Amino acid sequence: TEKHWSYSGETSPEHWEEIEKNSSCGGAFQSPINIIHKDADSLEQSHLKIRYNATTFISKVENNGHSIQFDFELGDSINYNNKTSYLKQIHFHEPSEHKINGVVYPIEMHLVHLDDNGEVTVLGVLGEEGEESQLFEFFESFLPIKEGVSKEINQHVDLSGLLLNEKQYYSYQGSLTTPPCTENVNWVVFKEPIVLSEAEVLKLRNNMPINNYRNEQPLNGRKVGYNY
Ligand code: SG4
Ligand code: ZN
Repeated sequence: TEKHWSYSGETSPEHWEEIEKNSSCGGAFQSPINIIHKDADSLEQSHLKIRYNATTFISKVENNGHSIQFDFELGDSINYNNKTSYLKQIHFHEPSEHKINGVVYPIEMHLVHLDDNGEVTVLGVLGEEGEESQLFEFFESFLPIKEGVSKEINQHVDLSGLLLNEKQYYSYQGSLTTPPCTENVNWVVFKEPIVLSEAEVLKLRNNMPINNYRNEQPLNGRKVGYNY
């Protein structure tokens, strides 16, 4: 039987290239990366407009065996470098996949957007421990959820305060951080982490596959930009 990729043992990220035969996991432009500020360039031409609403409709939540994921059907939009993309899903990694100046954060939240041509833009939001987060309280109110199970939510959530337009971010061209590791992702990683409590970090950690992060990938000449 075919081995399915995972985050540990014989099917862990170091083996993805070999076990996922038709994937791009061995490609040269992979994610995640360690973002090193002193090696990044200031981008005057980078524009991100976030149009998240106070009443965003979440259709369901699922545990797909790799992460906990929330799905959006009438997704909020962003405009990134003059292209509009729609929020499709939010999922989580613990600890973070991206590092900033070598620093790993307890959580990374990925907001996956698609434009009309199927191009992917993922907003990466790092999470650090501190005060409680109402948003994480909401997300975690649907946990636990068993592997392979999905639950209807059909409720509204307020994402309007999550990311504000003046936020500082890093951007680069990379890939999905899971097989098939497709190299078609515009990555935007926010510099400032959001804050959630230790209990919220623990609850998320205890309800996802342990350590569901991919190791750091080489830049291979790519440039990382920042918008400030
Ligand atoms: C997580 O496993 C999501 O649950 C996947 O979503 C997602 O794959 C995968 O991460 C890779 O996305 O932002 N980390 S990432 O690069 O979005 C896709 C689904 O399986 C294709 C739907
Ligand atoms: Zn992800």
